Amino acid sequence: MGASYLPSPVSMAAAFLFLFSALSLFPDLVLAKHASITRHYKFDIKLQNVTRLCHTKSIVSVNGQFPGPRIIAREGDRVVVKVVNHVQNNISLHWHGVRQLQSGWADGPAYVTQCPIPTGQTYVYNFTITGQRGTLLWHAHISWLRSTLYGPIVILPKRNVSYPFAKPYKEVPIIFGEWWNADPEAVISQALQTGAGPNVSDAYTINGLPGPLYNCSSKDTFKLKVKPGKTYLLRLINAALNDELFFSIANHSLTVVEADAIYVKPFKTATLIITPGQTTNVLLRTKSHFPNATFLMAARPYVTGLGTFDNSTTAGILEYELPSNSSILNKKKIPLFKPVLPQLNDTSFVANFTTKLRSLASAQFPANIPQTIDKKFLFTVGLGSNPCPENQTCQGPNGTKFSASMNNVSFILPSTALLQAYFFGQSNGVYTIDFPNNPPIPFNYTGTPPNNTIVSNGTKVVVLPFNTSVEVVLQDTSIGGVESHPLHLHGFNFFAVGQGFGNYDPNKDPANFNLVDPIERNTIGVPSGGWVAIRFLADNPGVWFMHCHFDVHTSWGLKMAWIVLDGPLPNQKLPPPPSDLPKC
Ligand SMILES: *[C@@H]1O[C@H](CO)[C@@H](O)[C@H](O)[C@H]1NC(C)=O
Ligand SMILES: *[C@@H]1O[C@H](CO)[C@@H](O)[C@H](O)[C@H]1NC(C)=O
Ligand SMILES: *[C@@H]1O[C@H](CO)[C@@H](O)[C@H](O)[C@H]1NC(C)=O
Ligand SMILES: *[C@@H]1O[C@H](CO)[C@@H](O)[C@H](O)[C@H]1NC(C)=O
Ligand SMILES: *[C@@H]1O[C@H](CO)[C@@H](O)[C@H](O)[C@H]1NC(C)=O
Ligand SMILES: *[C@@H]1O[C@H](CO)[C@@H](O)[C@H](O)[C@H]1NC(C)=O
Ligand SMILES: *[C@@H]1O[C@H](CO)[C@@H](O)[C@H](O)[C@H]1NC(C)=O
Ligand SMILES: *[C@@H]1O[C@H](CO)[C@@H](O)[C@H](O)[C@H]1NC(C)=O
Ligand SMILES: *[C@@H]1O[C@H](CO)[C@@H](O)[C@H](O)[C@H]1NC(C)=O
Ligand SMILES: *[C@@H]1O[C@H](CO)[C@@H](O)[C@H](O)[C@H]1NC(C)=O
Ligand SMILES: *[C@@H]1O[C@H](CO)[C@@H](O)[C@H](O)[C@H]1NC(C)=O
Ligand SMILES: *[C@@H]1O[C@H](CO)[C@@H](O)[C@H](O)[C@H]1NC(C)=O
Ligand SMILES: [Cu+2]
Repeated sequence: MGASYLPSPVSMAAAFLFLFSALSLFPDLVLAKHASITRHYKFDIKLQNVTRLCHTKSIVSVNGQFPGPRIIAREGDRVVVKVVNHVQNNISLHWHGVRQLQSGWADGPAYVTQCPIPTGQTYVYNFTITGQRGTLLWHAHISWLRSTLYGPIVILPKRNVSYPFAKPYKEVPIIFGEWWNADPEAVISQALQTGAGPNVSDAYTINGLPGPLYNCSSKDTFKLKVKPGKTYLLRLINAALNDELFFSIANHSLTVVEADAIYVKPFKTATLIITPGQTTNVLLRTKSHFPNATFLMAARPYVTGLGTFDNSTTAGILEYELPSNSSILNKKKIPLFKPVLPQLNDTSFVANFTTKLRSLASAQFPANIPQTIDKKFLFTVGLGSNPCPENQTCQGPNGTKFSASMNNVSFILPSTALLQAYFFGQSNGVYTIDFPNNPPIPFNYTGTPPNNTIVSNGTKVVVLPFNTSVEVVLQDTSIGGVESHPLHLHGFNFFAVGQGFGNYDPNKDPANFNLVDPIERNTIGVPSGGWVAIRFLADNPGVWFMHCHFDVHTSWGLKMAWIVLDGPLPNQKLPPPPSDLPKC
């Protein structure tokens, strides 16, 4: 991938009608600041042969690219992506973190907001980007297909609006992924059969490349070529399937300026933690003079669970341009420095880093934290088990099958989409509205686990009236070992107002909540053996998925959905589905 980019030329389209009607009211304002445009993309889903680690395989790709193409837009723009499915798999794509205000039909999770796009068919995702700027990602949202179907979403500020930091010299997306030599669809399908944990990946990748620390991989290394004395904006994205990652660049510090397309109070760090589904923009200030060295940038996992995991390290190279009068003839002689990453299990680093993340909460970019709460929930998140079917042997814990749940409900995807069933009043036999507000049987969530770890199951949702202000405490459990789970909420950003280790205490913990500048985001790592309290305003009508962003845990049922009802005003209602919405 190149180290710089400009917004690709796209056609000016839909904004015309809006401009025409609004012009008479605010002519200058509209032309100067709100000249939003429509950006058209065509995504052809097709097979592509790709070689990594000396292993060639056919992957499902967008337009033959791996990772997939970047989407670039300005805040306020409309994005229209025409997706054509040329492969045998059912496909759906998700625009991770995009608020999808009143465009829930374009959100993407299969069997939640849409039936998947079948072979040979087309679906047009059509949405605007409102009130967000920074970096997000898009990825497939069906089974494990996002292992190869993913790419960056770059949201530039509106024209004439600058960053709340000095304009960087160049901007570079850095997207982490996970590579299997085997077919990831076969990996998860086999695991769900046997009940065992799935085979772990063979490598992590940076912009699709595993880098020099793997066998047969040094030619597949991402290189970031830089000039001395400049500031680069790195748009970090974790698109790995099952692993939170530490990231660091040798001998350089990074200034964190944005997370999940929300500006944060800048802070310096040598190392970051980033969970799957999270994005983080950082400024990299290069050394003022040619340093006569190259530097590894490396990522490896933060691991908390008990299972097996891919503990390998992916790396790219930060390479300074040689000065023009350089006497260095043999580049290979220049020393290579390596970063020191935290221990794989360094939970205290993660807790320390997390407390530094604060919303910018400025006059221009305020943090609208719900101060009073209409509905409070406590959801346990964790593993569990399913009994082994008769006459089968299972390879999960104690001869059972692995499962996972929220409030002891392992969520089962329906065979039609929840949003359609809701919109057309056909919930019967599709879902029930009895998802528990609290754990059905309280226990010491982070103490000795209960003897019976068998979970219940169902397609249960919570219904929220429009504009409900919601607080959810996500509580990790010790069933199958305490573990950090990256929980992702569709359709909203939330504020992480508090977190801690052990069991949440509703009497003591709220006193320490940060209601001034908590981090606002769409994905958060629930602390291993702890809890996090999040708040959001349910101002977006539709059906919104909430799930662990470890695909293995989502596959095991660590997911649920919210239904947010229409409000009374016309602009508070979910519009009818587009005519090309796929059918089940
Ligand atoms: C991938 O490689 C196989 C075996 O060489 C070949 O048959 C197939 O046409 C290739 N597919 C694509 C999409 O290039
Ligand atoms: C996208 O949605 C807007 C608003 O509903 C509509 O005006 C426009 O025609 C749609 N564009 C496409 C290509 O479907
Ligand atoms: C750069 O480092 C190499 C290896 O240490 C050394 O041989 C070379 O003289 C150095 N060049 C400069 C310009 O410092
Ligand atoms: C990774 O796991 C392998 C196999 O379990 C082990 O041999 C190796 O020491 C581990 N590496 C690290 C860095 O923990
Ligand atoms: C983390 O791993 C190291 C090395 O394996 C081990 O010594 C240490 O006890 C572990 N720490 C925690 C908190 O589990
Ligand atoms: C937290 O991070 C800061 C700066 O990165 C460091 O100085 C401090 O020692 C860390 N604290 C803990 C408890 O790790
Ligand atoms: C399990 O095996 C027994 C003995 O072979 C057989 O009678 C029974 O029908 C089997 N049960 C199922 C559910 O296949
Ligand atoms: C829960 O278990 C932990 C670890 O065993 C223990 O320290 C704690 O006191 C227990 N809490 C309660 C409320 O029993
Ligand atoms: C679990 O089982 C053991 C042994 O049967 C028993 O002593 C213990 O009380 C049980 N624990 C719980 C929480 O039910
Ligand atoms: C759901 O729970 C029932 C009752 O325990 C069980 O028979 C069934 O296999 C479960 N279904 C799934 C998909 O786990
Ligand atoms: C498996 O059994 C052991 C011993 O009975 C128990 O400690 C452990 O919690 C069980 N694991 C699960 C996931 O049920
Ligand atoms: C594709 O989706 C349709 C509609 O949900 C479903 O009936 C079919 O079984 C799916 N096909 C595959 C290969 O998963
Ligand atoms: Cu999880």
